[in-house]
This record gives sequence, structure tokens and C-alpha cells, in this order.
Amino acid sequence: MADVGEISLAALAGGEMELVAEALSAVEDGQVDAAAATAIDGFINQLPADARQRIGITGSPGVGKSTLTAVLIKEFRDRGRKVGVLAVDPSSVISGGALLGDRIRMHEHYRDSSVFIRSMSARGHLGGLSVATPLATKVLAVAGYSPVIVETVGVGQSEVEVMHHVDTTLLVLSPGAGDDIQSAKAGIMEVADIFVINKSDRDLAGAQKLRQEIIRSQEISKRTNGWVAPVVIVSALERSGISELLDALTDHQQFRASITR
Ligand SMILES: Nc1nc2c(ncn2[C@@H]2O[C@H](COP(=O)(O)OP(=O)(O)OP(=O)(O)O)[C@@H](O)[C@H]2O)c(=O)[nH]1
Ligand SMILES: [Mg+2]
Repeated sequence: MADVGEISLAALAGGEMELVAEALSAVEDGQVDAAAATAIDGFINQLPADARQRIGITGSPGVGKSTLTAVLIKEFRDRGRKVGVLAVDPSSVISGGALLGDRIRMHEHYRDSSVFIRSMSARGHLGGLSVATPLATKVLAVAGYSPVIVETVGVGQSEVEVMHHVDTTLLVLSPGAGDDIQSAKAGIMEVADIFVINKSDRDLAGAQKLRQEIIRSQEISKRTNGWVAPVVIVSALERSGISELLDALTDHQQFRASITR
């Protein structure tokens, strides 16, 4: 079987954290050739759908992506799942203070070997993070992590690109702060499978108003595949609305399964 860097797929499937870390470094350094990538795809395609679920989380800086990620980690851990997290910052090659802060925030899961958190950089990778990240999500899937949550920083073009390689994209918004749909960057609204309006604890009326705006814009531009992205109001801080969000994730997963069958 092909290797990821120095590591065989069989060893990687054993899920040992040190091997996973090493394999991810090989991905970042561009050491995974086409044959290995094909072998990884072959391995993953045998897995049942819920053993290779990938969730993307995007949205403006400070909107609450990392807080929400931490909440989702806990929910999936409670369900006995192994959770992988990739924090991706396409704008900087060196992972900066923000990502470090995220790691500390997710610290309650640090000693839990069933949670693997990694800040991604595209060190030597030709094609950058939009190539390295999808491969990294697959490496985590081989190692038994599902879901793999990909959090991006910001909502630029490379984030949109990264989100094309996950199964379900959450676009996190918050009421006020000029974060209405008019100011959302082109392309990002289209990529959302689920809209998450966070920080509703601060402004519930604003959150409801934003939900109406999104629903109205969806009536104007319908998706070609028939999926109408639900709009879920949450507070990651107070952990409210989370079961609705998990229901929406399940619905979208089932929808995907029904159209690819
Ligand atoms: N009131 C309130 N504050 C929140 C909520 N979710 C997150 N915050 C706060 O918003 C700030 C930013 O949260 P993060 O989770 O770091 O946001 P982020 O989107 O990951 O930020 P970047 O990674 O820097 O783009 C923190 O101070 C959080 O405590 C929420 O539901 N309600
Ligand atoms: Mg963050």
C-alpha cells in the first residue's frame, strides 16, 4: 500500500496521534504523491458516509467560529465520535496568534486522544492550502476521525475554495456589526449549506431579522440542486440552538446521500 510520507496507510489507520501528526506534516510539506493520494481516496471510499464526514466552518473574523467548533467537538465526543479539527489561515503561511489562541480555547479537549486539533499552513505545498487542506481532511479520515471540522479564518476567495472540499459548509454570521448579507463577500453566500446566526444572546431580535433577510434572498436565488440552506439561530457562548444545528447537519448529510446514490 502507498505511504503518506514515511507512514503506511495501514499504520495511519491505527490512529496513533504521533503518526497522524507526522502524516499531516508530510501533507503540508507536499510529500504526498499522486499514487498515495489515490490510495487514500480508495481507502476512504470504502468507509461509510458518517465515518468520513467533513464540516467546514467559515465566516468573518471574530464571529464565533472557534467557540462554535469547541461546542461541536463536545457534542460529537458525547456521541462517541473521534473529532479532527483543522484550523486554516490562507492569508498567512506562518500560523499566527489567532490560531494559537484557538488552541488554548479548545484546551479542555487537549488531553483527549479522540480529539485531534491542528493549525494548517501550506509550508512547501504547491497549490497552497486549497490543495493541502482536502488531503489533510482525508488523512484524518483514514485515522478514524469523523467528523473533521475545518475552520477557516476570514471569508476570502481561498476560504471559498477550501469550502468546496467539505461535505457541509456552515457560514457563521452575527447580528449587527455590519455583518449583514449585503456585506458578505460574493461567493460565500452560495457556498453555505447551513447558515448559523451566532451571538443571539446579545441581540435576539437582530438575529431573527437577519434570518428573515437570508430567507428572502434565498427566494430570489434558488440552488440548482434543490437544497434550501436552513438558517439556525444559536449562541455558541450559551450553547443554545445547538441541537437544531445538529439536526440541520444530519438533514444535510442525508440530503447529500440521497442525491449521490
Ligand atoms: N456574546 C457572545 N459572544 C460570543 C459567542 N460566540 C463567540 N463569542 C465571543 O466572540 C469572540 C470571538 O470568538 P471566536 O470563537 O474566537 O471567533 P472566531 O470566528 O473563531 O474568530 P477568528 O478565528 O479570529 O476569525 C470571543 O470573545 C467569544 O467569546 C456567542 O454566542 N455570544
Ligand atoms: Mg477562530
